[in-house]
Amino acid sequence: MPLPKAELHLHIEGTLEPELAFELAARNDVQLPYGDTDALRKAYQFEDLQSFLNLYYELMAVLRTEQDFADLANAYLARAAAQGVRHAEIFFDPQAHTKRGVELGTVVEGLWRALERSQADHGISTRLIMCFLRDDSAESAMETLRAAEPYLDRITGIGLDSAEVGHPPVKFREVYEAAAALGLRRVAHAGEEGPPAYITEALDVLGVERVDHGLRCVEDPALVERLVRERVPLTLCPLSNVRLRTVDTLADHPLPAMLDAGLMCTVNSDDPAYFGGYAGDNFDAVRSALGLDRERLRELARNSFLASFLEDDEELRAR
Ligand code: ES4
Ligand code: ZN
Repeated sequence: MPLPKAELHLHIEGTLEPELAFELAARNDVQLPYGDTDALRKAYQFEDLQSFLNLYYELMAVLRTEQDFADLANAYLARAAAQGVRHAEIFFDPQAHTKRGVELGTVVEGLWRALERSQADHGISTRLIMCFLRDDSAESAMETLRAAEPYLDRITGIGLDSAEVGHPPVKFREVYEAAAALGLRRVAHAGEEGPPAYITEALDVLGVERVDHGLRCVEDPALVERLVRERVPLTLCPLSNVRLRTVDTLADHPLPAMLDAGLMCTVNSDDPAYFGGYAGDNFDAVRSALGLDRERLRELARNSFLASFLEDDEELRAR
């Protein structure tokens, strides 16, 4: 039995496996510039975050209808359940869809079709987190937030993702203030490729409750001390870091040192269809590459529930 865990850093668009991509392409009459699933899989060689994002956005062309988004989410939930995931806080990128003519309502209603049945069908409780593309404008993010108002009963929080360097958190100050006023929870990617100062800014300017990745905090001892003191959860994604060359090899990943420093780390899958594994695969990989013992793995699993947006009673039921 895999360890029960919560997944807190998961882009639903990043769960699009090649087989489903081709199935949806055929269903929607979309041409993909790859002959077959093997040819597509061969394109999964990334130099950095941007080289991955290029493919990630390109493949989204196959997602067009509510049923496509429901199928995508159901496929993820089934895989996650098999790996011990009991709760999933799922990111989605509305602007990546609205900019190609797919309405926000199509995305949210489609995902919801799967999510509202998730507890019964897969034994997984869920939350939805709407992410803004940080390489798009703050105005576009604000328009997206306004467009999401009819769906806020289904959306727990907001996040910030896509190309990090050159797009500091402060760019989205007003959007995060408006989201807070609407009662939305706040997270943001920071310190994946961007500098430690972006982590500080995400905390101080955006008021985030968790930092997605946050890996580069290790370069700033004063920041590490603060994150420990304030018990700020970090949603680390070890296999993602290897595939996007944020770390050289998994054996070089700072996770053990981060846990030893007292940081509240969690292990997550990010874009599992692209990076070689789901949540359980990430746990297995850090266990074997970094020699984490049973107690450390239990700590990571416990942290995942503590850092989740579940209420206390729901949290106890999930773990
Ligand atoms: C992402 Cl790994 C990563 N980083 C930033 N933005 C993203 N969107 C999807 N995956
Ligand atoms: Zn991510």
